[in-house]
Amino acid sequence: MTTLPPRDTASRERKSLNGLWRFAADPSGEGHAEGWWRQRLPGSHEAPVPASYNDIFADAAVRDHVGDVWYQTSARIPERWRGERIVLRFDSATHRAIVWVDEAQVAEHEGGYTPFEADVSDVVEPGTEIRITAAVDNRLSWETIPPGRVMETPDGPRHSLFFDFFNYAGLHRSVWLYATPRLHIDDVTVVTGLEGTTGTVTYQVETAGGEPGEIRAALRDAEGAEVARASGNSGELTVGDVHPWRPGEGYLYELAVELWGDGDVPIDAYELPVGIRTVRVDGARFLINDEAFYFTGFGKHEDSPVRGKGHDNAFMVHDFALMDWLGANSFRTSHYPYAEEVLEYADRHGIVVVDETPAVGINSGLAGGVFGAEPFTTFSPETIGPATQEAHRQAIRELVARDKNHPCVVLWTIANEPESVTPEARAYFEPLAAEARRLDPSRPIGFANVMGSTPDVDVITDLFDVVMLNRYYGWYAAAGDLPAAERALDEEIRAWTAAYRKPIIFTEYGADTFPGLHSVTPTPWTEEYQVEVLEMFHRVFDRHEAVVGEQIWNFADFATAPGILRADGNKKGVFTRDRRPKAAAHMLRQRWRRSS
Ligand code: GCB
Repeated sequence: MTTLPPRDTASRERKSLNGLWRFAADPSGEGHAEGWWRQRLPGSHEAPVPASYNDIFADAAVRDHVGDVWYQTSARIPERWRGERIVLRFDSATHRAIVWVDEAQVAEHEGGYTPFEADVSDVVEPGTEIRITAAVDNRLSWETIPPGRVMETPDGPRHSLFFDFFNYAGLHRSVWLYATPRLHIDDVTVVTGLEGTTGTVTYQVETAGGEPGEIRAALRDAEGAEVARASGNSGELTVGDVHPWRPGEGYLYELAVELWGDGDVPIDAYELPVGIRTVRVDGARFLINDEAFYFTGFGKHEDSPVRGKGHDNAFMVHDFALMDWLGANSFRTSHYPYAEEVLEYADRHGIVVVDETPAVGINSGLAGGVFGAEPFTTFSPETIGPATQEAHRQAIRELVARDKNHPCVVLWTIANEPESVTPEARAYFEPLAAEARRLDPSRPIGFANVMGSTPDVDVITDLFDVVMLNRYYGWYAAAGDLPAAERALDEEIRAWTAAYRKPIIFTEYGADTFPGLHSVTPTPWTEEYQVEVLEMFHRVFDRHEAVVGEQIWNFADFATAPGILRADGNKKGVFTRDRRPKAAAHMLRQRWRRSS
């Protein structure tokens, strides 16, 4: 499984393939039959990488395309890479890709938000130019995560989707060529501990490509001074007078791993940033470094004008700056793993992350009700069944494999708003929760619970460590009637605290808000109403000790499929899509800056 991000080290070199690639949509699906990877792609389109392709061209056919699109570029393999292991890596391709180097198929990957790579050492000749072609398919099915359907219509294929964001697709993240020695460090896993002023870093190194040599591991502090060292494939490093990673202060050590042979320089070297911290649930408290932590922040999306879900450092840094301006300390990667750059940034800046799989839409009630999909039974052999569950298991594996070493990640969430009230739901989730725990015993797990799945009907919460609630009192229920909304919310929290002694994090609450719309009386869609809904929730949260987090839906307005419930997208942002504050932003700044 693809894990360590490519880095330049003493023994490694990476080369970005970002830029403009040749691009062709394939509406009639002829690219495979005609072998488009064998030649220059038809047409004259070029598409930026990274970016979603949907909003780049002023063309509804590309925006709403269902099926394959093709990307192609050329790159030169440096002569100095001769004899090395040469890898082609895609940080993501949404939702599925097949990749060729010249005539040879080198990779195939399912799942739109995690990386994959191919060892291309045997198909490239150092010093020459290669052609890289990727067929990227945006189709979702009962066997994918997220699930979806393609319906044949007189106008061609159309998606029926069960989630509330635009199905952006393409090469959303960076593409790399990189070289490592043949015998190389293949994976590093760290788990950290804290005992008083002493920190520990337990590490495990995997090697590949030959007889494993000797592993040496050295831990350096932020100034570069070595604080501990060990040898062997696994071991524990002890740090006296430790500087922990903590919310608000992203202090990082660096674990320098070296693979030695007989020579007097290491064969391979890799440096991994390490934040030393602990995470634990204790009764109804969520503890980071054994201190009670209260989450403030948002459910977000990777979403911006023109780029769609393409990673963009300017938007990333700006979003973090806006969260800092508000005093937010955390966010959830709703509803899929975000670009790894986002987690690296959060590591360095002490922002807490709730890390989610792309398992959104496992719920026929919502799909039919909100998104207008044809009715279906959620769990059945014909709909969400064993194949979906297997894809879901794989999505959890790839998420943990990629993100396990990030100190910012304190909680895995394995699904958003799944059906959770039927025996089938329990049968589906029991092995998945067990798998998440097996893969990472060091972090708590949860799932975002959908409105209506109250503790009297829910049948899966006992499998998890935290209660994560998405609740829309004052919007989808009791819209415009805040006293009724407040009573219902209060009652529901009482029910949860009576049923479970677990921390409760509100992972969604909010109201669609049209910027510039105002009213002196409680009127849905106005800026004042968004403020009042959020204030109502906060009043109730402050009455309940088990509530340990408030993450508003959403950080910013975002694109969705068209529909009568959406006005040019989802407008529950506290910021507009171009990141201008609504009135609620100023209110939140008062609340969160006061408490931080
Ligand atoms: C939800 C979903 C989220 C939607 C949101 C809404 O419960 O988790 O994806 O966008 O509600 O605004 O309806």
